[in-house]
Amino acid sequence: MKIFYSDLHFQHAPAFEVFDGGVRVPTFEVPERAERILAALRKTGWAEIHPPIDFGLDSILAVHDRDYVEFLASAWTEWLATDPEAESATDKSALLPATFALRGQAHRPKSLLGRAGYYMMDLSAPIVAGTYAAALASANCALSAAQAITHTTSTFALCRPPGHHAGKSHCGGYCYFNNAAIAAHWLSAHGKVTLLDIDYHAGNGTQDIFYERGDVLSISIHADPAFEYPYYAGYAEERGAGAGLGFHHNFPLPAGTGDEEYLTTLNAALHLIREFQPTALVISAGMDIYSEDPLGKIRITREGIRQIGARIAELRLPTAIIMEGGYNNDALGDNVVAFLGEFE
Ligand code: SP5
Ligand code: ZN
Repeated sequence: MKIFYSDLHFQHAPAFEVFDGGVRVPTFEVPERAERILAALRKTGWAEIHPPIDFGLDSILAVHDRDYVEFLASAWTEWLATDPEAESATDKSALLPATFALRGQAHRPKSLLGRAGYYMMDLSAPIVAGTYAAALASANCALSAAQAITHTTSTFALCRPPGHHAGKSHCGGYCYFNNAAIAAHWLSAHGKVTLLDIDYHAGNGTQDIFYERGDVLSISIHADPAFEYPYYAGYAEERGAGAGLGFHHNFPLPAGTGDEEYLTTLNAALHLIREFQPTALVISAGMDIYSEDPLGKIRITREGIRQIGARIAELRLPTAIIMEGGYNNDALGDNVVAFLGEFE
């Protein structure tokens, strides 16, 4: 299997994120995640690791608003240039705002911190020196995987940072560019596409991007946002709008969901995919569904992860598998291999 991976991810390594109650904690989304996955893949004998192709900004601008991309591109340099006294920020190790634009408030401010609060949905996507370079490389891994499945069956993009919480014009939840959505949009030029998101968290960014499109069927299976991040999207009644009405599906699950209930839900999602008859499939593959994940509250075993892979592979569609979350570093590599192995 072709795997797309770039060392540039190491340049994105924020020291912290902010948890509920405003407490800074060491971030869970660390470079070691990709190292562990790569090490496990190298042991398999079937993983061919390739650097990504550079697709340029147009493939990203097809999904994300230009002003948002420009913000990500220049934010770090601007942050270093701000007068610390004027901005009352003494720690410049990462750019994070302390204010957020509510409900699409129309005015887009010129100031850096004003824009940061405008383009960020939370305090878990800090911008550091290498964030933009790493996010670009991550998107290029996804695009390379998309291009590869036009002539092979399944590929894996070892994306870091992940992407599915990034919307048209916002970052959040460790995500900056929506790698899977960028890949799905690229593939949509060749026919109907399905994006199936199995990350533990609802794919709110993907929902935002494809909500009004009928040519990309987007489906997310996740912890119920009634109790879990991202809270504001991922509900079953959200089914798309306009031309996209009926082409978005959310499957919220209760805390404690195990393999059997998960696989029953997956079958419902797979039924929708078969009816839609896409020419290509993109998977947002988050391994935070794993029973021992430090951020997750559902209980999928490694055997469950393997079966999820097996059932998706049974669709026999060209499939670009895009890495999303998964924070149990000791198990992450083996979980990814268990999943991918079913597509080999
Ligand atoms: C890509 C991805 O999986 N992003 C997830 C971002 C989740 N951020 C919110 C984390 C909230 C953690 N709540 C505290 C649980 C500690 N046990
Ligand atoms: Zn997640």
